[in-house]
Amino acid sequence: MATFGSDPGTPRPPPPAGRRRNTMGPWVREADDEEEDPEGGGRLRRVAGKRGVLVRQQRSLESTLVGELARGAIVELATDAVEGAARVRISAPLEGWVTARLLEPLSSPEEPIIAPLSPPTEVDGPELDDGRVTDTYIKQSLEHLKQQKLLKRDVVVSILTQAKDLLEKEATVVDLETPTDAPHVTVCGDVHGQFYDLLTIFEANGLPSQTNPYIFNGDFVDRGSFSFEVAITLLACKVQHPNCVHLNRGNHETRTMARFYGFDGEVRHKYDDDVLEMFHACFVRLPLCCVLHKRCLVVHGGLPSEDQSTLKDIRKIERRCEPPELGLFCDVLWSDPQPFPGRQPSRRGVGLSFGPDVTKRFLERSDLALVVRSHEVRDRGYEVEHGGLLITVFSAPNYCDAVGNQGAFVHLSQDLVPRFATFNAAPHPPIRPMAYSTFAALGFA
Ligand SMILES: [Mn+2]
Repeated sequence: MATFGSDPGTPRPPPPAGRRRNTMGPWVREADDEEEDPEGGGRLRRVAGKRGVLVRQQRSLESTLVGELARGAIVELATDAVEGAARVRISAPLEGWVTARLLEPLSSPEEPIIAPLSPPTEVDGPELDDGRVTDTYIKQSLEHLKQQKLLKRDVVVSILTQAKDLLEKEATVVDLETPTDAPHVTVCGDVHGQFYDLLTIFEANGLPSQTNPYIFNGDFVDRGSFSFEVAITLLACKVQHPNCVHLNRGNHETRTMARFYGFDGEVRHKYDDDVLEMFHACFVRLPLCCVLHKRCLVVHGGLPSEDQSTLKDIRKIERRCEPPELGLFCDVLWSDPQPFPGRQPSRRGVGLSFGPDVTKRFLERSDLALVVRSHEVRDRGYEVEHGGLLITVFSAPNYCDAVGNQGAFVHLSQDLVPRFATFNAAPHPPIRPMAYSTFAALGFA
């Protein structure tokens, strides 16, 4: 597989003794501290906290990696005994670590993985009103997308162009008050391409409007195979109600993650590279956080890796780029809370995990009262953590069609007392998660 830089010229060693399907233990080795990627991919580095790589095999030598990987891994993966073995080098930054196993193929080749699409010339759909996103357009587009129909390309381009211009003007940290005629702000966590669950949120909680403001707290795309539908809908809502729809960047609204976890492939499948570039132009301009009522920080991942970093420092992040591997920008997109005090390296291999004491000190130093974050699945879709100083909210029920969790969203009003609503997964068309990914997935950390 070209993405992995597999080398067909390398002699294939026979599969090691005992390595047979479904009987695999971990069989990943790491780079020896550092070595040069012979394919020109730069230095491969060791990373702390590694746990392995989940791999599975397809019918050919196009073996497929799934799950959570971290940068610098070198993975040797065998295909079945008939096909021999293939060596695959991972030289791209990915996310976290899991144990390595070789699994049976998910689907037979006869089973369609990706639904056929109408050719673009047949694409019909709702029109904007002289370029404006209206209630009528939003309602028609939701119905249209629900039926697995694509939107007209010029409509998509218009929405993305307008969204980019709006997001360009936003601050890195957006300060918000609940509008006077709105009872609360709704905060949603990760949607991860689960468009049919986004529809559940809108049915239960209403469409965004002046009296029904929303914050979507990152990770709109990837994993779920309706990421285009989610992203274009949220950006259209932003264009319609720029002051009442707020979109924070997640760690998946980045080029590297979207390339590996499905969004890039999906947009290329449904449209083309130019449309994909326009999405990335929007993503790179997304704010990193909102501060609600001057007291509540809404951020995708978590808190800084150093105590001296406060909200003031987050405001100064130059965000219009891909996040680096280390530092404040990376921390806010990637970090996770832990139940015990202190900080330690994240099990993801990126960002950190931080304890209740860290949250308390950060809130005091930043003159804040509450952190609302997303980024991690929770059984009921939400969890109140760190003695009530931090909330996790996650809005992708039955995450990846596999986890069995509920989704949740939370209402926050002036008193900042969280009021949660939970919901179950909606049925969706038979396109499995990560159907468009280079890694055609079946598992995850
Ligand atoms: Mn995330």
